[in-house]
Amino acid sequence: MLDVPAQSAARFITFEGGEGVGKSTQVKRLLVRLNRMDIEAVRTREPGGTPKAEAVRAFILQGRSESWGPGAEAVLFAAARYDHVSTLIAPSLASGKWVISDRFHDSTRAYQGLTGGVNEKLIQGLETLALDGHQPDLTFVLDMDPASAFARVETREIEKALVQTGDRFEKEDLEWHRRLREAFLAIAAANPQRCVVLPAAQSPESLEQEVWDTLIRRFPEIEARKAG
Ligand code: T5A
Repeated sequence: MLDVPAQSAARFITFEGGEGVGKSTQVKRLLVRLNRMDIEAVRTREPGGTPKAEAVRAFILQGRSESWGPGAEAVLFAAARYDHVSTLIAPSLASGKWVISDRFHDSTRAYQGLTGGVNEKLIQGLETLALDGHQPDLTFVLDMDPASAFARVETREIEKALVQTGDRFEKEDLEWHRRLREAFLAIAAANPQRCVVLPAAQSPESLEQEVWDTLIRRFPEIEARKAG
């Protein structure tokens, strides 16, 4: 039997990308895979993840802060993130649980910063305050043409009869979402140690396998647990 510590380091993993690229689907699939390996993991999301942050989520996504502009919205996202990090993410990691988050700080950088025009100084300052050193260990940037991703979201909303309720950022036009896609790719290019771009226009099963293979390459101790 291999000498593998019962509690190897807990990892913080984030999924990023535009609307409807399949982040939530992959977060759920990764949780199942980790649990199968007896790795305890917490699934969370942004904006949200804690009661206070979920209240901020509802406020923003209902469009109530739209007239405040992207700078004030960046501050709101950061306020939610501060609570999320300090009351859920940091304590979970400290207790040995992995944390898998559907969006995190790169979304503020992409939506409010690079696409919304909020200056780098404010984005960086908010990031420093809200993260308090809790950078993700690995970020999956799911990438695909936004027109195809929208078609997925529309199918889902038609199925749920929600076609009239597209949230705050789903309402932006296609050109805006193309710039958003470029923004995520630029963030990934600037952070090659942390970010891995995966093509999202493939089946959920094959994308799940790519996520898992990447994870194993980054954190080989997972395979060592299996061998043990
Ligand atoms: N925001 C967020 C900011 O502006 N700044 C910030 O700092 C933060 C944190 C969040 C909004 O807030 C903005 C960004 C967003 O606009 P949200 O509801 O969390 O709102 O929005 P999304 O993250 O875009 O959530 P979606 O559910 O729309 O997209 P996902 O999670 O990427 O996609 P998913 O997994 O729900 O899949 C969408 C549909 O496609 C199908 C699914 O079954 C589903 O029907 N699907 C696939 N179909 C074919 N092939 C695949 N591989 C598929 N994977 C999933």
